[in-house]
Amino acid sequence: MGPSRSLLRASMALVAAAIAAGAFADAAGATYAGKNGRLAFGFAAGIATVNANGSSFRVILRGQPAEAFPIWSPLGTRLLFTRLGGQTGLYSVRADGAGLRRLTTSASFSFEWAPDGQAVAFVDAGSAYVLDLRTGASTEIFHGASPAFANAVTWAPDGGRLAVSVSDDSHPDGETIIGRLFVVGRDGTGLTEIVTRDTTFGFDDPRWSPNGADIAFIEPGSFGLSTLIVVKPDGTRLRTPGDCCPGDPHWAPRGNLLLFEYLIGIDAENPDIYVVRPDGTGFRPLVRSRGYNSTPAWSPDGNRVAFASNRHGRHEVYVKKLQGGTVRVTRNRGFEDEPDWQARCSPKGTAAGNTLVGGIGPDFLCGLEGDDSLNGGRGGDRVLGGPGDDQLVGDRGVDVLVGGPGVDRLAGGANRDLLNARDGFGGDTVVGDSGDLCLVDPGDIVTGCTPVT
Ligand SMILES: [Ca+2]
Ligand SMILES: [Ca+2]
Ligand SMILES: [Ca+2]
Ligand SMILES: [Ca+2]
Repeated sequence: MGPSRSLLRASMALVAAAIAAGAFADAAGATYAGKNGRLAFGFAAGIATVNANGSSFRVILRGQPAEAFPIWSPLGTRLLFTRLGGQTGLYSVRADGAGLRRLTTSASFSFEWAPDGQAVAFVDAGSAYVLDLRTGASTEIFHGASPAFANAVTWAPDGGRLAVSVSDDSHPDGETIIGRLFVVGRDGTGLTEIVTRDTTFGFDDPRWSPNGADIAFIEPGSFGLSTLIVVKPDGTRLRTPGDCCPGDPHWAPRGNLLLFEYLIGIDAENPDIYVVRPDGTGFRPLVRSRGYNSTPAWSPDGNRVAFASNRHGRHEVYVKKLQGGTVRVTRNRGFEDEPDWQARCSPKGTAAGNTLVGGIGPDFLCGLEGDDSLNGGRGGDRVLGGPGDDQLVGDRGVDVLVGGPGVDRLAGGANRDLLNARDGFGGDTVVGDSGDLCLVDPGDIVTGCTPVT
């Protein structure tokens, strides 16, 4: 999207700083499947959370200095956000507002948790990085230098690769910006350019689909007209669902729909919220009303959408059922925008040993304490062993398995999976295949994939 619209998304206190930083993109914030938890959102230049029915409103950070773009960790325990106007940088904080942790020392307007929540990708001054939260080490995965600078980054759901959108101003006409989309490994190897097109601002808002098969992004064309594009990670197929002018796309947790802001034509001032299937069919309005309806986010169960609107005078958070009515969640407390929805475990174990089996869709299984047996079943599942000696099975789908403390056994099954046996001790068993990312400690036993320690 063009700068004017993206800047309207930012809390007013952040606008000057955002202009200074040349920000166009915004934080990614994939919504992971699970039970619907709390909403986090920008609140009067700070961050607040609330239940989706409006109860239990809580200010997490008061915006001095200013904070923006909070996104929930995939495990729903922490928020990642950017701070401006003093002690600038990326931070994370626990859901209760405690445990503030500074991750970087400069502002970023594109950042996203790794699918296992144990790393963060971000763009800083035109380069893209992966920060390992366990070691604190940053790896540069795209080096920005004139004429080509990164503006946004997104993780593949398997955690092994990322997509980076890049704006290149080397076009001979001096006005056209060459949009370039790259795929790169999390260690910075295998940088591959998959899309190159002439644009007005360069590509923006790349978002990788939950099954790993597609990447959606926004391509601003001539005269400010923009298009929502869906492309395969190897670049073989381009699709263009929708018409002018979509922005801020988000994949449904099941990957069956894309949600986005939509301005009907270049002269429109107030966006509404639309959905479309990734193949370009089923294009329809979800929220269309007076006022400025923006910054949509999926619920983890995929049945609701949170968004910000000024339809009643000030920017407030609302929730719309995919099939049903709209509920106003906040009431005149301040400028509220950029809601993001927390995923909670479902099914969840107890302190004893449990056997949990997921359904055919994406599940978020948590064993908690005890020696658990967890099987995600079909769909892209997230499976957390927790403390205890656990058996974790991903089955079909792009799965994320995290053993936690104890002597665990992780088996990803078919598709590219993220298998994380890092608990500081050897002795875990990881059964992967060639496309999997296997994160382990020295002394863990690994078959079928290349161990990454
Ligand atoms: Ca499942
Ligand atoms: Ca465990
Ligand atoms: Ca799998
Ligand atoms: Ca281990």
